[in-house]
Amino acid sequence: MASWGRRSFVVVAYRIGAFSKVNLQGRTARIRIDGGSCRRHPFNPGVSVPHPWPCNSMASLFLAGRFKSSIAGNQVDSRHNDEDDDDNQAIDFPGGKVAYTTELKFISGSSDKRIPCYRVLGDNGELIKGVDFEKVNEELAVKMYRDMVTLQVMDTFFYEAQRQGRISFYMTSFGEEAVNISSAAALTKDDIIMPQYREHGILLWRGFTLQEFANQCFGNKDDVGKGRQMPIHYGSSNHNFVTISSPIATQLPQAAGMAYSLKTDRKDACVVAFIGDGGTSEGDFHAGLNFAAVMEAPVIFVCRNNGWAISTPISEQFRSDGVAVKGQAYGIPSIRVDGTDALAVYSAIRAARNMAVNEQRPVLVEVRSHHM
Ligand SMILES: Cc1ncc(C[n+]2csc(CCOP(=O)(O)OP(=O)(O)O)c2C)c(N)n1
Ligand SMILES: [Mg+2]
Repeated sequence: MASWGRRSFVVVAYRIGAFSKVNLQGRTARIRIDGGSCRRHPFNPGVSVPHPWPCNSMASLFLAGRFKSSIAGNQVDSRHNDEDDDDNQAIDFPGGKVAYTTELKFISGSSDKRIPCYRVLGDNGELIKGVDFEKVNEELAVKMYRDMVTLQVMDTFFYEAQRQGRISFYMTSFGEEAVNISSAAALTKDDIIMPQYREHGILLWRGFTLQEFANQCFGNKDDVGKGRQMPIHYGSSNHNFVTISSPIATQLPQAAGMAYSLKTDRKDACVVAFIGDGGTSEGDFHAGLNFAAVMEAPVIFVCRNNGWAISTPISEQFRSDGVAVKGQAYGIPSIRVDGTDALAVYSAIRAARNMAVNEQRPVLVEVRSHHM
């Protein structure tokens, strides 16, 4: 955990020029003579770096230039289409060529058609005919169902305990069980979770025991955090689940930095950062998305849009077509999904993970959910 934080910090520090005076040449040379078994330097295939720690940490610390992927970057440049131009004229503009037009027209603040919501199951819970989805086998389906039920039962117990004054705080996942469990099922355990506070179902899926949840909520001697955190602020490096942080949205820029470090280390994994609709009203949401987009970081942003930030409805938070369009504005592939449809969430997160890891780019999944 500490090393993730360190590397994310290092990436950010490099971006703001904190290491501009470091002699990269000299450092790279020192890495080479440090001894131990070697592997290729991620930015300079001609240079070997030793195992175990220097290669991972140093890779991020002494990068000599931005790590390129760059499917996403190439797509930006290929958007220009000569046929659409007025008189085939175009202007070189930051980000690629832009056509001229003689029409005095503002682009609309909203599109005519709202972004549709992907679903697999119909209103009666049956598979929709011809639907495009990722099948789950019986064993996986049963585990998904069992964990969703367990999550509900656990939430009921702890919520009651909080109402009775036995613990000081609690957050439930009622109505958002599928967002938790289907996301967990679609990911690998190497994928790093950066939660908001209603994603404890992912920890459950990964094997965090009910006793461990209780230890944290009661802050007893067996709690790994030794009671230093508020209840529900779980974290487990064993389960690649970064400790929940109370100020919402702070996890998003951190997720972009952490994902970038996975990229520089050529890990077969991504970061999955969760946020509520309320969290999107924070500046960190925008910083995180933009940072991830320009750095082409393998991070999936999952936004649980349940329509409310405590008592503030989304109509008082934004006037856009939800959250998915904001991903598009930052150049991030985005989708809207029915969060009460376990198979739809599973398929969307699987597809998002493939894109994030194979194409090394961020993806945004807006999950339409109902918190009860
Ligand atoms: C930076 C910051 N501002 C305000 C709060 C107080 N706060 C806690 S939860 C919450 C609402 C968040 O709503 P949303 O992100 O939609 O999550 P939901 O509870 O709906 O799952 C707020 C404003 C906070 N924790 N951090
Ligand atoms: Mg909300």
